[in-house]
Amino acid sequence: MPIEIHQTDITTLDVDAIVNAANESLLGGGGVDGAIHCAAGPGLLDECRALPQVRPGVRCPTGEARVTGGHGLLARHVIHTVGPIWHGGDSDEAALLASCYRESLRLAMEQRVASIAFPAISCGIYGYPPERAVPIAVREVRAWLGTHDAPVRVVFACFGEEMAGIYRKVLAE
Ligand code: AR6
Repeated sequence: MPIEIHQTDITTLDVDAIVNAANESLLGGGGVDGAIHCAAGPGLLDECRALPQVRPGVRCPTGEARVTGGHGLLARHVIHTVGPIWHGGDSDEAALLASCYRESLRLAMEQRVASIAFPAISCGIYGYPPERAVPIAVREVRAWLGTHDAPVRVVFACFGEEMAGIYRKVLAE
């Protein structure tokens, strides 16, 4: 089964790529972003800073993704994506969140990764309700796996039992 649920700190995973739930600056932050930069070491921030800005202060617009090396992580690559901030559901949040998963998987394919781990993008500081975000994550990953022959192992890295339970429930549907 190519989709796995792990209740774990994503920075500890031995996969080819981990996805970072970043902000548009790509210069670090709290949550999983802070944990990834902390575990990867300062080389990751240096590499992010060197990425081109698409407009002042923005290296990755919401819904897009960028790739860097993994530096001090076990993962060879970090795929930084910027999820939407939850504003109640009428601000294109679902489409932007779906785009994060698709764009991350597209970059993973370009890097020929055989395994990739996602956090619950937007479900922390950005306030996206997990019961709405997780079905989007699962739908996009399943759709992608269904249309690509590459045998990619996809891990959903969950912080906490409650989040893992939501993924298990959605995957069982
Ligand atoms: N491993 C796995 N999951 C984690 C980890 C970890 N080490 N740490 C947190 N989570 P968040 P967002 C979970 O807030 O909502 C940053 O400041 C967390 O419990 O990290 O997309 C960025 O710079 C939650 O379920 O990301 C942005 O400014 C999920 O990861 C902003 O936060 C996502 O929570 C992005 O907010």
